[in-house]
Amino acid sequence: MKPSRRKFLQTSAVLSTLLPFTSLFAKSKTAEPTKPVVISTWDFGKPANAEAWKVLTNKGRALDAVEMGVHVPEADPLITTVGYGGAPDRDGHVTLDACIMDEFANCGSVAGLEHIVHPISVARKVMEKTPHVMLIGDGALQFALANGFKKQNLLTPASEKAWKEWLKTANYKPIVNIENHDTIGMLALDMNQNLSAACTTSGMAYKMRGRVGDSPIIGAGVFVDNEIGAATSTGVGEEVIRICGSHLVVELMRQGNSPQEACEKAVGRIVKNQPKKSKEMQVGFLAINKNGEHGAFALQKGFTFAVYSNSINNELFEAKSYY
Ligand code: SD4
Repeated sequence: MKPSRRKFLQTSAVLSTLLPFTSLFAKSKTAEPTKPVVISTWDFGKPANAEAWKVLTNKGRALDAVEMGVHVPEADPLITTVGYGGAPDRDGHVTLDACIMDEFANCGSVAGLEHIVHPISVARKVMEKTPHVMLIGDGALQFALANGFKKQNLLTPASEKAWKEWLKTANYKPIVNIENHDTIGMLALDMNQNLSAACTTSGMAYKMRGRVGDSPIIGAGVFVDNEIGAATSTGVGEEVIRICGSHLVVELMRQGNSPQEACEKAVGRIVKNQPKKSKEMQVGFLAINKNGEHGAFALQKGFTFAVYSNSINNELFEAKSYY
């Protein structure tokens, strides 16, 4: 019997939707996946990776690995861009942003959270215990306290001193590559070949009260699609939000770009939006695909990242840059 024209059209439509996945699968079949692997932003990515690696090599979930990994800089008072010891806003409040996403597209986020050392774990609780994705400010704090998190002062004497110094001029000018740490974004692929991502920060130093950056925004600060890959960002969050940065990187990988090409194209998009401003600010992207291949690219030199896998022993690299 001759197949009807309608049936033919239906079959072609199905085939054409399947095609990109089929070709991706064909590609991935040739390469043996690197797993587990964990990759994270900046110099402080190294100690964070080491913690995540323990979870991954114990056959733990990528989700647990990224949460445990970013706890390290969150708790370190000497790191002035994440968690405890983070630089305050211009009114002297330390307000934290964080988000987390797993292989099932579950995600949770907090923004403008005060007094809690581990915002990433509050974000995970938002993901697991609420019908929502994002809680902010007082509501996020109330939720954290109700879930057993302890309230504490996050403004260290050193950060307070630096803020008071800043108040003398009160000139808001984000510093590129501040002491080689900034936001921590972490991506992991576990032994079961599942991906997760986490991102946590105190945001831009001396930001306006209430300012939210890219880091707690799913699709900007992190994005995970377990069929394709995961991405995270660091730097001037406003520019990342404008291009839905991490989502863009993952979608570029879906279109067949390598993680490296995807990061480069996303940075190129920022340059296209802001040809002048982009010369004086930093934005960096990290990406990993389902095979454990990674990529990194930034606007400016100096964006470092750490990689831990079976073949790379938690080494630091400097990303290539547009300028
Ligand atoms: C933000 N991307 O809040 C974050 C933090 C950061 O330099 O990277 N600060 O925009």
